[in-house]
Amino acid sequence: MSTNITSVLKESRVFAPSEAFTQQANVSAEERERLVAWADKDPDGFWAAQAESLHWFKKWNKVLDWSNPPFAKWFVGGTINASDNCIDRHLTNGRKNKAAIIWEGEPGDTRTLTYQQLHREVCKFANALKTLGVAKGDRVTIYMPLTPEAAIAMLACARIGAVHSVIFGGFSAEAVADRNNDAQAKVVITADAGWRRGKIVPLKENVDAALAKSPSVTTCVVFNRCNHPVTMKDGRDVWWHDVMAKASADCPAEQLDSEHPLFILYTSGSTGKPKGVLHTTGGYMLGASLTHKWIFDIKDDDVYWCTADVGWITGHTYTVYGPLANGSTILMYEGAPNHPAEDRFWDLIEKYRVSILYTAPTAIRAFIKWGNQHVEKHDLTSLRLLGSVGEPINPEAWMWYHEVIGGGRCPIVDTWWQTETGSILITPLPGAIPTKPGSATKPMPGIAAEVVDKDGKPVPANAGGFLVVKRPWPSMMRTIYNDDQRFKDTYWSNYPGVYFTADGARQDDDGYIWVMGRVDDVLNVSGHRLSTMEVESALVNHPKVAEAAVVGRPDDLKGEAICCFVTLKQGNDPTDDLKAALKAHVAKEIGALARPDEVKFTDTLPKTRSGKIMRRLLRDIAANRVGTGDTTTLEDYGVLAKLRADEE
Ligand code: 6R9
Repeated sequence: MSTNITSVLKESRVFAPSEAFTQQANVSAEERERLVAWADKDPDGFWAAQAESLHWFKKWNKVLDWSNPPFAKWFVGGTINASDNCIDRHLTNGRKNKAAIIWEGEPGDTRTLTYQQLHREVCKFANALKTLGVAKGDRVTIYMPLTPEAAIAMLACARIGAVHSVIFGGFSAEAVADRNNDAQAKVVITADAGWRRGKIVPLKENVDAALAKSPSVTTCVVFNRCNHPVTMKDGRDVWWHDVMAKASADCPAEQLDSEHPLFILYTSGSTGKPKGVLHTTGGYMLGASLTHKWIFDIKDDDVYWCTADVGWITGHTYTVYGPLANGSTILMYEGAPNHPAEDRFWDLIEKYRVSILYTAPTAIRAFIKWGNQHVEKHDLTSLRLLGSVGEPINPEAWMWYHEVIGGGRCPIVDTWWQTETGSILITPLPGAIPTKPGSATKPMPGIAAEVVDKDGKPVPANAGGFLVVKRPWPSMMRTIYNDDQRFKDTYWSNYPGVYFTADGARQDDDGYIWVMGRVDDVLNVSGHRLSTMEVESALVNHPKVAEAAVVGRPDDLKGEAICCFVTLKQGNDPTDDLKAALKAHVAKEIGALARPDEVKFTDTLPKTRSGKIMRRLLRDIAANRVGTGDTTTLEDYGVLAKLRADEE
């Protein structure tokens, strides 16, 4: 945080939503202006009015208690239940026979659950949990494939006030044990296995190994997904179908305090052990439902598909809680995007007439690499709105998404947020704001996001700085589970009373925010602090490049030399001429300052399991260092070994 960041990305294309979209949008441009002004003038009044859209058993008597920052309390004195808001409301508002979840497994098996059916399953499983000794406030680990049962398990916990901790099914036994122990989980809910790229992922086997080291866990519930042989330990393991067979379908939702914990979700820091991000009920549910309604412009006849697994915050807020609170029909798909072939997503969209698609830049760049022929086989005219989340989207990937997937007619919402923020904070409202490829545009009404310098002062237009949030918001994390001090140190110590996101950003002349990625991912070249993402975007707009990761390598002369790892679109050869051409291309796009010192071709990049490029590991490789940092979130260890071997 020594100096500010120089931004070099010059992107001037602007796309206004079509007249047809604007006319039917949930929020118009004028309405958005009104909401922003209202929220700035009277934040409490604004949030209180929005919170009326939820079902409360008892109204709050104070909107926000900020007397002990950074520990916020929202809707103090109110009582509410997330499961009741996601299900019970829809049994009496005309949606009981509407599809809540349309699910497709990777092998092609399908199921649909109406709101009425979802209610029955959730009530039964909630009763089953009670029978197994789970009480209000107990922690429950969920380690499941992406099946309706994963959502049912989450909602059943919420129904009885148990706190779920979902762990992505790709994580190891070690990761499960660590999280069980940190949360002191009582019960683990898992499956025999799940499907991924035609292969079995042996979840129960991993749980067995984890439970050998998780003394707090007394019971393990196993859902039979794949008929994969498992060992059931007497007195500890029970089958999902057995406990469900005995459970009653009558389970009124617990009336919980607004600040009752809803879930813990572990997120990795670049150093140290994972942080258990804690979210509570009332504020989180408001953030989830309101953003989903406004940003995804949700209508009753939409088929909405968020491709995120429930193991990530995106899966919590935009696969489960937000859409179900709004009574939407969600599509859920268990498997990989390239199984059995690279057109699986487009096949699903055509088959279910998906109208809203929310996915990640990493997936978009993979689709670009695989080629347009997979898309062109399918009718995607049902789509009307597209979303992106997880990383900055490179402008060329945005353009491809817009043209090839959206047929030029669908607005794109590039949504910036974090596990910690609970819901989207910076985003276009699709009928209200013209979009620019690569910009998340503006803060949501009510969100005081700003770009500041190291002293906390606003930076001038186009200068890079640090993204912060100056006012509390309802869906903000409440603490790091069992570690209030780390919560204060990590997020609230850089600027007193202000939330530090650890992302760099700039604002352009129109006030649009351009997120430049994590501040740890900044290059220092001859005294200029450059965003790695901007150099990557310059590379990605070369016609032969599919994806790029840029890191600094210590350099005596320049401070840091620019080292680029590049994957090519299918059908292009990794030649020395192309390396030279790419260096010249970046120099032309950005300036001589950013000319790469080195370009390396690779088939894949090291990524987290949620698809974010792990530049930290590439920095070690570029500098020829043995890495010491945490690699437990790495998707594929083989990638590192291969990159290191290439280096020798
Ligand atoms: C939702 C989610 C959070 C970090 C965040 C930022 C990056 C997410 C982004 C984006 C630029 C976007 N990020 N969305 N950067 N534009 N639209 O991804 O949560 O896994 O906690 O990651 O992801 O760096 O700080 P999480």
